[in-house]
Amino acid sequence: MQSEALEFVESVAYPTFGTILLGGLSDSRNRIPLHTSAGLAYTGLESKIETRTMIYIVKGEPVGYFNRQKMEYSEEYRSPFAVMKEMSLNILGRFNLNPAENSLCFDSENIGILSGSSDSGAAALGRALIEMNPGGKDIDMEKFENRLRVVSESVGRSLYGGLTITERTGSRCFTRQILSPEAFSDFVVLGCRFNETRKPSDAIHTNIVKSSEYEARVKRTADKAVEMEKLAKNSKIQEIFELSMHDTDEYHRLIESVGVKIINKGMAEVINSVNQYRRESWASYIVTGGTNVFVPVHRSEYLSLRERLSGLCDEIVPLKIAEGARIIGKSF
Ligand code: ADP
Ligand code: 3S4
Repeated sequence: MQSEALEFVESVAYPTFGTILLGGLSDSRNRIPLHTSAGLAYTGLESKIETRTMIYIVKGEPVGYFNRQKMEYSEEYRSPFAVMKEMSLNILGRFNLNPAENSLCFDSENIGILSGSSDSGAAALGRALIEMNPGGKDIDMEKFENRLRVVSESVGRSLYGGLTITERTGSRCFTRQILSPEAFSDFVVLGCRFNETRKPSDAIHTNIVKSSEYEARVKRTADKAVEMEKLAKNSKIQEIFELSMHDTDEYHRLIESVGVKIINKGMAEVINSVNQYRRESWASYIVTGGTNVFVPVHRSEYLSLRERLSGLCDEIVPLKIAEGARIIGKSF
């Protein structure tokens, strides 16, 4: 593809997991979160985990590839083409290319991701489009992030990287980084993966709002974000993960009460084992919408905890906290 490309940009972005979990969206098209949430971008400590995306221009019709498979061109609301189409006139104009003869194309690959691929997919797409855009980074980032939410509601976590808060205040929704990845260098997150098909996150988003506790949950997430930011200012990383663990407990209790069960028997066994470990040392756990248990632990103890948890899940992948989306190549 690249050989036929008249111009191209290549980007990389990292997947994410929530630390104050998100449940509930404005609507299924715009996917604006109904409350404040927080999250971390992650990558492999020993292995490659990322999304790589190339946006390129060819003479002819638009084409797209996802994990090396050709995609149907679609302007449906969650398709990358829906966002690309809106920017293509400006981008083609920048390179003096006739929009009747040339098209913007998409090629993206996810490597080793446990969950949170929609965030890195949307962020890698967004970062590449920003680079191609004639105004570059002068783009209104709050507006653009909200546009990218059609691909993933929590895209901001991956766009900015490290620990981020996605604030929902009044009609506004935007993400900001509160801690860089370096702040987490003394910690490893063990990604305990189960080979089971995950439920779509929409099963959570559409049901959680039915809970009689939902309004209280919305208020609590705002309070937790204030608390998390205080902890971040004082570099209290262990306490941040404690807060996240309690949030996981609250979130899954709530979604189970409206019939959405994510934590299966195997995942519960991993959590039990972490709770036992907590009697002698420190570790915690986070479960989002996927079939993984994320287990933060001090770096000095990750090998021994990995040993202890081995056999309880299908694979344990050591993870570290990652930076935001970035450009890794371009033709201009
Ligand atoms: P996850 O926890 O991995 O985000 P979801 O079910 O929430 O799982 O989202 C998966 C969806 O995200 C995919 O079906 C696809 O539509 C979208 N997605 C994943 N990776 C990419 C990518 N690289 N580029 C664009 N969209 C992607
Ligand atoms: C359900 O947009 P996941 C949830 O905050 C939605 O991480 C995120 O996670 C919860 O589906 C969260 O990406 O695993």
